[in-house]
Amino acid sequence: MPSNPATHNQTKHWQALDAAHHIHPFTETQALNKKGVRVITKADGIYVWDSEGHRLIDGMSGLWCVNVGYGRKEIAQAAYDAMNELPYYNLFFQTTNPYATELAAKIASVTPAGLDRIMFANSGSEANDTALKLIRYYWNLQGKPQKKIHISREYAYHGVTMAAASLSGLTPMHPQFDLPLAGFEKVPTVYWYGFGGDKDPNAYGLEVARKLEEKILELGPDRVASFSAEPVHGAGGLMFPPDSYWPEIQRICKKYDVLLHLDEVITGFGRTGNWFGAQTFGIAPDIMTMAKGISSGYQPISAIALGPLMGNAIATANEELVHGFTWSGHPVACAVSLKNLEIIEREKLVERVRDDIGPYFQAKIRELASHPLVGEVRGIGLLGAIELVKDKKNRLFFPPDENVGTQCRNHCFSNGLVMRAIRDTMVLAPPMIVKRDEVDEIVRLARRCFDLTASDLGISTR
Ligand code: PXG
Repeated sequence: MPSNPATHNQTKHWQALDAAHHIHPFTETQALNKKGVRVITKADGIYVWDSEGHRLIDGMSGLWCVNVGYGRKEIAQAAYDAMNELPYYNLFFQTTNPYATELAAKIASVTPAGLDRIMFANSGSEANDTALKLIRYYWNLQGKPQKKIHISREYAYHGVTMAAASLSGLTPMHPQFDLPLAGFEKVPTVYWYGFGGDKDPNAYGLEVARKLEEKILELGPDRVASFSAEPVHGAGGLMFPPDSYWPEIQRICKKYDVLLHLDEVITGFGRTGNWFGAQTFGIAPDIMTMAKGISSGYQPISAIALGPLMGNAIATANEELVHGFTWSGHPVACAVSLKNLEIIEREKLVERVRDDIGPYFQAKIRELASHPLVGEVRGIGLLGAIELVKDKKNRLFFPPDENVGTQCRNHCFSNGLVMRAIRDTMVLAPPMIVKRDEVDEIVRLARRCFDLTASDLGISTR
């Protein structure tokens, strides 16, 4: 029973409204309505509270986005100030606003060399949709209009608009909407623990990268516009490439004149211990998309950064670029993002992830490898994945319909820890301000929930 009946009544009220009027993303509506939705009412630091007064550690930074943590008063102040000064004006018809221009320059200063021209959108999906349009436009400008096929990877998550969902390689995202659209092709992804078998990881990395070459040759290089990928898979299961993978991918893209589009929506703004995954993995993309960490989730905003090839072609085309959103470069979202990036720099949060809390977090989550349910622990910076398996010695996975990951995730929620289950991989991406004792607590709670899950399954933890 909740300690306070008044808050419980309020929860019931919200649950009833929600059930009557709200359709949730990626949710089975009937099942949720029967159970009653959880209402999150406040947040501070790395914690969130629900309407019943339960405190949870947010091990996922919302949806991988609240990099500077919750409750930053100076970001709220920046939003308030911008809203008073200039609540809205657009970037169309030869106008701009100071916040958007400053933010474009700021982003250009932290992206890898050459990615100097920025366009704004409002979500990761819109950024990726925009990226694909700009790629198509680039090839049209080059007089190669037949180069139109977009290749991406199985298990990729690039968002939900028609094009971004088509680019995504998570197949359950497609049938409800008759996707993917024509012109979207997939190659296998790099997931050594799941698919690499006994192979040496680097040999496996090369082998998988070369599937891209095979696909380009099969389709014809003169028809392939781009290859899109996240530096590391996020929502697809947090899979990390062996060292051999990205150099080979880049060699192939260069050889066949295929533009490399890097989706940094999760990996951007410090998560891997550098500003971008591109720097961590030595990737030089032609175009990069980013969202979440730009504003640490305090406002919806995303961006597309163009390298010299695309940037120069588009910036010197003698015609109007027929694309843009009402909210592109919204002054409040840009003011918030500028403050967020100022905090990341002032508090040296990227360096902290690289040199201090990142290595500490990685060492602590690896302690979980000794648990009988844990097959592999992998991660970098403040990204961590712990894969639950049926038989760790023989690398045997649970049947998907046992929903072991979901079971474990439910234990996590009940025990005060928000952890994401992707199939049976338990994922962590805590805010970049997380302290050492908070990491200890996250790992202690995770172990307890693995024990509870093992107990449900009748597996001994002694
Ligand atoms: N690219 C990547 C790599 C993402 O992770 C998007 C694009 C789309 O961004 P928008 O802003 O349109 O949602 C994402 C989003 C999850 C989860 O459960 C992950 C995302 C979104 C929702 C849920 O892991 N990533």
